[in-house]
Amino acid sequence: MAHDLVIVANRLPVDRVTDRDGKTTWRASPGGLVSAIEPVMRAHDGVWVGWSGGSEQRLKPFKVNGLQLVPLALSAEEVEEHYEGFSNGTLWPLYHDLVAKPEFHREWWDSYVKVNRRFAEKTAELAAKGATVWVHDYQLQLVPQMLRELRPDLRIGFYLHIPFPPAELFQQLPWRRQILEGLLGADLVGFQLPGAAQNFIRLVRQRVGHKTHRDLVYLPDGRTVRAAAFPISIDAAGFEELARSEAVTERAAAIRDALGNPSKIFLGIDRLDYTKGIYARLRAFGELISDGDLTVDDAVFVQVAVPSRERVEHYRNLRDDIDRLVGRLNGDLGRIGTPAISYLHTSYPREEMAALYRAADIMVVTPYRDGMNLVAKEYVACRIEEDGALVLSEFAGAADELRQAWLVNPYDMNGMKAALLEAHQAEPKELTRRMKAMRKQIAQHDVKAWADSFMTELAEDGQHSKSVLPATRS
Ligand code: GDG
Repeated sequence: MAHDLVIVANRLPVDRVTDRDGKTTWRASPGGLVSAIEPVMRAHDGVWVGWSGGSEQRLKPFKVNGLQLVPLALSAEEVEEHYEGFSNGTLWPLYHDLVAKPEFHREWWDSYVKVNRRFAEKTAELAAKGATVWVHDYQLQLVPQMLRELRPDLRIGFYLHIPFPPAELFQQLPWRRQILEGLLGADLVGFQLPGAAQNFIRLVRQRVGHKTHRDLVYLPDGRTVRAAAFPISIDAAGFEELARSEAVTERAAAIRDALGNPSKIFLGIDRLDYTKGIYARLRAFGELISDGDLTVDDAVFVQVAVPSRERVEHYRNLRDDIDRLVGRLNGDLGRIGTPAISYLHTSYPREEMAALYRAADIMVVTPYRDGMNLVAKEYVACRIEEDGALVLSEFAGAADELRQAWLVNPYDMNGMKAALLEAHQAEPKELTRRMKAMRKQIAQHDVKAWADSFMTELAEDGQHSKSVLPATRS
């Protein structure tokens, strides 16, 4: 069946689970992308193409919670080279300010091209004539161009969820030109922040040699490509409703109880990723206690680290480092029944996340670089009493909107300690003033507004190029 909307993303928004009788079913999985796209899919009755997470070759399209999903298979070698290799060992660190050293391997690149082609071919099969296709994220940057070659009738949008680096870093990539040309297959290329769109336009001008003006690229065949910022957001009303529910309210109180009712609870929730700055924030907190600025009765730090990319070496090392640090801090600073840090290496259902957000007095989000960071926005949405403090890295995209947070530079240990302490000691009036302003921002700019603005611009661009220019390559 042909579809008018095709969402293309590396992963399907589900995980495969095998029950006790050996029967396999699919379960909706957590993650930034899923939280954002699901409402769009439902509204447009779209189909989602993505990797199933396994290597099984013959999976049929299926439905989960009413979402139509088309699984693509990756071989074990492709998982290693396309996903763990080029996507997460090359692009992820390169696009996050070289927080870790990217590795460049030609066989990883070959696999990246091959997998991108498979996604493009499957999408070309599924899309109806003139359909809209929305391609997501760094794993699939070649799909727009490959798809346009197969199906010039489609409207193609691309959205990058992670930062797009400045030219000085991007140009290290041996395949920089191919990536830029891949993205230029789209009609609209969306980024989290205006600076990322500007980085892209500048690189296209310098490296590919196309004419550009403001947010437009003029291609030799007469087509124009727009690059613009669409800061992603959350289902703010949905989170608020969840936070208000009786079950979540009770659970939040039970969490405080279980922690021994300390006067203040600090909270971090992140995928266990080296970009998120988990190690540095725990160190800062530990130092506040060892310096005597805080005591374990004043404060406990709850850190949820969601398992992620566990087969990639950097991630395994990070886990070991954090395990050691938490062990050392609790050994040095804790008392029987009163650890300094309550560390959980696991993932939770949405209700538990909301309860944690409600239970926490100070949310600590300190990435070295982050496209947006939805956790910061979710915390704000759940603070229905208009209290609670957000300590937020200025290098998270969310810092552009959440100006009333305690903004910190995560590389500055003393600055981070000072901000944690200030947030801990802030007067209720000050907390409310800041939280009110942030809640207003999130309520007015939710995920629906984000998706609508991207889709509207994608459709309008079409009218624009059609009215101004004759159709090309039909
Ligand atoms: C990438 C970019 C950008 C996490 N643990 C659980 C869980 N989550 C949900 C959170 C939140 C999402 O996952 C995480 O999103 P973030 O934005 O914080 O970070 P990334 O995963 O790195 O996302 C990021 C995002 O894409 C969207 O464009 O903001 O910059 O790096 O929604 O709630 N959800 C549940 N259980 C968990 O244990 N249910």
